[in-house]
Amino acid sequence: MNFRDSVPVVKMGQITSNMYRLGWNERNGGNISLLLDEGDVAGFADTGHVIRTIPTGFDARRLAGKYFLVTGTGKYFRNVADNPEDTLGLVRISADGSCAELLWGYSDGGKFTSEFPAHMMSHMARLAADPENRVVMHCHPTYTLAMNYVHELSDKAFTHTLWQMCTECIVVFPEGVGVLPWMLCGTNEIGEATAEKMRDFRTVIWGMHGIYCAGKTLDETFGLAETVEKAAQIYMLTLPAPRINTIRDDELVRLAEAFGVDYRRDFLS
Ligand code: 2HA
Ligand code: ZN
Repeated sequence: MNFRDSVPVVKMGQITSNMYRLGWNERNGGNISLLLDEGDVAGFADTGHVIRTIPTGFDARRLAGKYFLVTGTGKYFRNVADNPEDTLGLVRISADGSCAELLWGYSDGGKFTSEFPAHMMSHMARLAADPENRVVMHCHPTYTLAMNYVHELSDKAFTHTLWQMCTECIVVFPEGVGVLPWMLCGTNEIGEATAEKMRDFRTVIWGMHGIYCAGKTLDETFGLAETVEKAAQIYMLTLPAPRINTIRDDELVRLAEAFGVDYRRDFLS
């Protein structure tokens, strides 16, 4: 069997198609990295040797020996399902963390996403918080982005508004969302800032750019982005009208207690 028919590659095709159709990943927007076990990779006809090495551009030593399936730079989410070898790459981080060993994919000579530092640094931060974390996902969801232009960009204020927009929010992301100001993307600096937020949050908003989400599975991580986006959509749809009802803080507390989630108490007003 070839790696293109493996479960992780097929799932990446499904999730990227879904995200494209939701309008979250126009053109080459967005990127995903998925941590794999040796067992997910071994035994395929076409993953046995290093095709070439690609410099990481930062110290990824803490991820040495780990395998990642990563979307490629300049590639379009809408093409992943039809052409996974071209749009995805399977890499293993070298022992000294200075390069990624390509084992499959990037078949046109390409390389991983320009946001590779943000992905790998986020994996390091999330693995420290939750050893089962496997996914980092970046997208440009429409309403979340729209909300960035009309709402205060702070962890507390942004989280509180999202929690008020849908009853499920405080249950799905009780830790809240972290918010970064607009920053230049594709740099180690934005990677470090994202990873710093990822110590506390699975969701990080890149001001006027998009969302980073992390989780155990592609489905769960997608579900997190989807819930944030739904709340932002309700916010934007109701923005022009006077707000005469809301979910009050005492009701948010009742929700969190009923569902037994450990929420950011300091994010209530
Ligand atoms: O890969 O979304 O942030 C394209 C982007 C950069
Ligand atoms: Zn982006």
